[in-house]
Amino acid sequence: MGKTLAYKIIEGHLTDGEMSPGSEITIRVDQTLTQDSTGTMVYLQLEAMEAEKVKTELSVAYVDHNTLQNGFENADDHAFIESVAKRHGVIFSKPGNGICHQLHLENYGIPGKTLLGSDSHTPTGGGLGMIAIGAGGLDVAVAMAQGRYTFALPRVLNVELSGRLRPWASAKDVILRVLEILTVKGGVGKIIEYTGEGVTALSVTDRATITNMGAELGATASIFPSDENTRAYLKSQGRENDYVPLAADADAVYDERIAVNLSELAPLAAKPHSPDNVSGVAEIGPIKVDQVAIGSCTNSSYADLMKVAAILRGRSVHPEVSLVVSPGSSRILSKLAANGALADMINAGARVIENACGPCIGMGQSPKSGAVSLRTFNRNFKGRSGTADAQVYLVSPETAAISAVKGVLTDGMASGEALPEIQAEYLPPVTSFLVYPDGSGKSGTAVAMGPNIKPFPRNEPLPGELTVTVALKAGDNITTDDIMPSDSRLLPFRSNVPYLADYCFEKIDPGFAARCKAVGPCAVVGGGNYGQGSSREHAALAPLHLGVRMVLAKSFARIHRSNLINSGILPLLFADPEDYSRLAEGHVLALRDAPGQILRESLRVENTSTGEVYELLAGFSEQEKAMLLAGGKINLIRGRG
Ligand code: MIC
Ligand code: SF4
Repeated sequence: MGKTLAYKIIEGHLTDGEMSPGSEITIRVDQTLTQDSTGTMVYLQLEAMEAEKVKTELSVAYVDHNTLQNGFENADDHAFIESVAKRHGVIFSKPGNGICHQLHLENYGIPGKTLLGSDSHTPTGGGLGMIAIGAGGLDVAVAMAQGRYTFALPRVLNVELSGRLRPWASAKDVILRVLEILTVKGGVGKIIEYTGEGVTALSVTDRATITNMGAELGATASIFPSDENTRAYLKSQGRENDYVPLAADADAVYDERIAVNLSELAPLAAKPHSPDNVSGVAEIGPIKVDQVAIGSCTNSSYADLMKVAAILRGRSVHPEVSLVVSPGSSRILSKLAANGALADMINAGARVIENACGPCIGMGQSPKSGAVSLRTFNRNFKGRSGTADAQVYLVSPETAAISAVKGVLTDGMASGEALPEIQAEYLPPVTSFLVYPDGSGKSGTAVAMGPNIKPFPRNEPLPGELTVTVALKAGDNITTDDIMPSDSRLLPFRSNVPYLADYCFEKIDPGFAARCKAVGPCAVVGGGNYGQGSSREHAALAPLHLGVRMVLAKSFARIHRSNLINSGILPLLFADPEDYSRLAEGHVLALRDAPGQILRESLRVENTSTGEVYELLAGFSEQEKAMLLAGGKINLIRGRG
């Protein structure tokens, strides 16, 4: 029986467990990446584990999220990360170098390797034929300390691509089409593997746009084969030697299959406020646009920005539109500066800002009240732009650029304008932003701890009886942005959980934090796909600090579920989804013999306010049970509890 590419790579890295979907496996982790907004916690945890030099082949600490330095906090975090990186043999990428996923593709990604990153868009590396997985910070810290990662083996969904994209249709439209078909829940528990003759017409950066937004499907990873296009990309980055050809067997067996014909795609947009709320740009029509933002780890490659420059050349951005461009990396920006494309953008009236996440994570460039903002990013959750009533549409760079000129949402394909083809070119590396560890090891460096860096919260071992008050009842598709909002106001406090915790669920229920503090141990009730989106473990750590000990939901997003367990918070599934409607805020729930019950497949929770008893599914792996009993992963590792 033929094998999928995903399973070939995983099997080659397997250290424990069996290649049977859903079962717990452990793999060797070749590479890790962290970024600063999750990274401070990762390195605090690495320190707490008393780890020495990292056990991976390569680990990189990027700084790309919290680059606005309005006060000392972010700069202190950068210094902290740099010092710990040096101590543990981790490469440090200075702020200004670019966005972690773009930089990792350019500098370090290697086909066939495994990569674990403390950012949900780590699967971008699948564009290079890697098994690249996003995880909570603690899992990445453990991967650095031990060189391993344990997770449930996903099933593999095949997307078979045929045809060839027409001008004005782009990789973004491919993944928007897949999101339209599968929805934001459609990838949970799966790896998305792309095959078919359509693959050969997509460059590595096109593929990376697609694997990047696999995160929005809820998928564990997405992967493309490694072929001549991969070789061409690595060559363009001066790394042809890293090329390895890789593909699924011709008779590979997949668990599910969908097909997309690239030749039929026209420009698409994800409408407010979800990446799967997809329609044709032509169908949405020429709505007036106030802001256009081009960049993010999804669409900030050299080819993307060259297309944008070509569309803008000799024209002006519409007087009522603010166009902002954030290139993906120093290497890209340097090349655009050298070949004149940067001047084309500036002359057209683009605001070119730092190579960083920037507006994608609400770090500046919030649109005006009620604005329509077209963004080439990957998430359009309500309020993420920093403006609560903004209407954010996710589009391709081509659609963004032509719309910025016209002042209205524009389908370039329908406009009939010609669009130049962009050829792959050599991009000279920019190495000045990279700091390599000198090998002096742990004793060599002191850790730089700014005053805003506080210890992360620790849980207690699971008590004999767990009694909790329902502090919040939330709906479906709650994002980690809903649980722990992030913007330029709050991001500087990612190393200060006690401070952040006061803003937990702020957008949904501003009274949440105060209520938790008043009632003591508490619970959150959620609907389906609870915790989708970012990998930020702050969405578990802040609730932990506030006393949340249990989350009851209809289903959980993968990374958030792991983050809850790592923090010793019980994620429980309703056996009967109707029980969701029987629960209300203020109800007091009792889980008797908690340590005994979590060892079972299902457990019974009594609602002492109504007298009802609910069956909840536990389904924890052996390692998860041990973590929950100990009150979290760190307690387990340190042998407490
Ligand atoms: C995001 O896109 O939401 C982030 C910011 O990159 C997060 C990480 C974080 O919250 O720090 C992610 O996607 O994991
Ligand atoms: Fe940065 Fe946005 Fe990518 Fe997250 S999604 S890593 S905030 S660019």
